[in-house]
Amino acid sequence: MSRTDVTAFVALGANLGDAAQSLRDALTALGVAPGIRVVRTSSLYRTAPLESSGPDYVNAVAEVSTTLTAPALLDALQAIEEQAGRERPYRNAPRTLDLDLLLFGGALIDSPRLTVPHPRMGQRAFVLVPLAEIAPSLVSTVQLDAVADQVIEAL
Ligand code: A4P
Ligand code: MG
Repeated sequence: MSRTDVTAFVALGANLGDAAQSLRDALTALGVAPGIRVVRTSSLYRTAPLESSGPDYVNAVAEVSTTLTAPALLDALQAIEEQAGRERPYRNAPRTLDLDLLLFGGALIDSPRLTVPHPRMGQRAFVLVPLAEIAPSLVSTVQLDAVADQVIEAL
């Protein structure tokens, strides 16, 4: 790892089309993107839509090591969303692929296009459960208990 490598966590979600395949394709795309290395990936999980409509989601979390800045990593994530045919008719619309940046090292970012840590991650089993699978030290039992009523099962 060079001095400029940062460990970041990316949340993946989809609930249109073959959502599981979309996530697998996105993980492949992440792995070949310049400046991004996929270190580990969680299982895929089937989750009930939260503040959203449509079919169940498939969600996962990936740990990446990157030489990119946080805004450049967001650019790369959005380019992969576009490749997957993502449209944005309205907020929380069903989607072919959503890639959110959860954590970027220990950075605190609050800019118009990027908030890190992701502001809603602590309320979401579909983020906390896969994150706890690959980085247990980052998620507490108290946090998991707080979202225990949300339906989530490993695929
Ligand atoms: N943005 C700001 N901070 C970030 C960040 N840390 N990571 C900006 C990614 N993007 C960030 O996102 C809107 C804008 O947020 C981006 O242009 C970026 O500059 P978007 O992906 O276009 O829109 P969205 O997905 O509708 O909004 P958002 O905020 O990503 O939605 P959420 O809050 O992530 O919720 N239920 C289940 N079961 N599984 C899901 O995956 N996802 C959502 C989306 C709702 N319910 C769900 C799931
Ligand atoms: Mg998003």
